[in-house]
Amino acid sequence: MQAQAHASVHHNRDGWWDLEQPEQVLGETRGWGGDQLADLDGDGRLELLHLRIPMSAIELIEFLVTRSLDLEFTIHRGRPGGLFAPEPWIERKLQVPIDFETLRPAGFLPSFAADLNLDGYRDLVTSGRGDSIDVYLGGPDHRFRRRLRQPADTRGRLRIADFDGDGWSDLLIYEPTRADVPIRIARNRGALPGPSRPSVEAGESADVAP
Ligand SMILES: [Ca+2]
Ligand SMILES: [Ca+2]
Ligand SMILES: [Ca+2]
Repeated sequence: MQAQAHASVHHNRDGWWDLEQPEQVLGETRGWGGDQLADLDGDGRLELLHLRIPMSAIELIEFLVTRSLDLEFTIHRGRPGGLFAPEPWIERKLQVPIDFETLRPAGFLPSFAADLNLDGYRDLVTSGRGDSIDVYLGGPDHRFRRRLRQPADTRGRLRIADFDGDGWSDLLIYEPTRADVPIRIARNRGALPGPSRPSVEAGESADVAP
């Protein structure tokens, strides 16, 4: 398996894109990849989040033994003019456990969708083996290094929003393929380390019926 992954940036030129001539090419690596654009540092400019799953014979053996996929991500900060810093701002690797019965991730997919401690930087939320909420704080101080873990049933899919209107983003976990699994809401009590202090409370009984 020799899959290659990279990100190409093509700017809109008066309504068209020159697909032969990218403005920038980033993250050329072996493996399967995907990219997202998100303002992870709250400066109004989009960052490029490059995700990659390395694929090789050794990786495949490791996957069968550990039942986890390696997921590597790099973040390139946005620059004026709509391009990105060629050197990554942050590089990290995660393990994504896979349920061999369903061949799906054991818990919800990793998400960079919210700033959970309201410090202005998006944070990463992962789901362990479907048995925990793991938060990696973002930003220049934390840089997704430290994991804060709380046990919880995290099998299913994730939505993040402020469900109780207190200003802190909460987690909602649901299982779309099984009607007998209740929706779970983990209310953020604002206890994570950060400017206003914090922790994510998980395992609350479902407030919303499936
Ligand atoms: Ca930004
Ligand atoms: Ca944050
Ligand atoms: Ca809330």
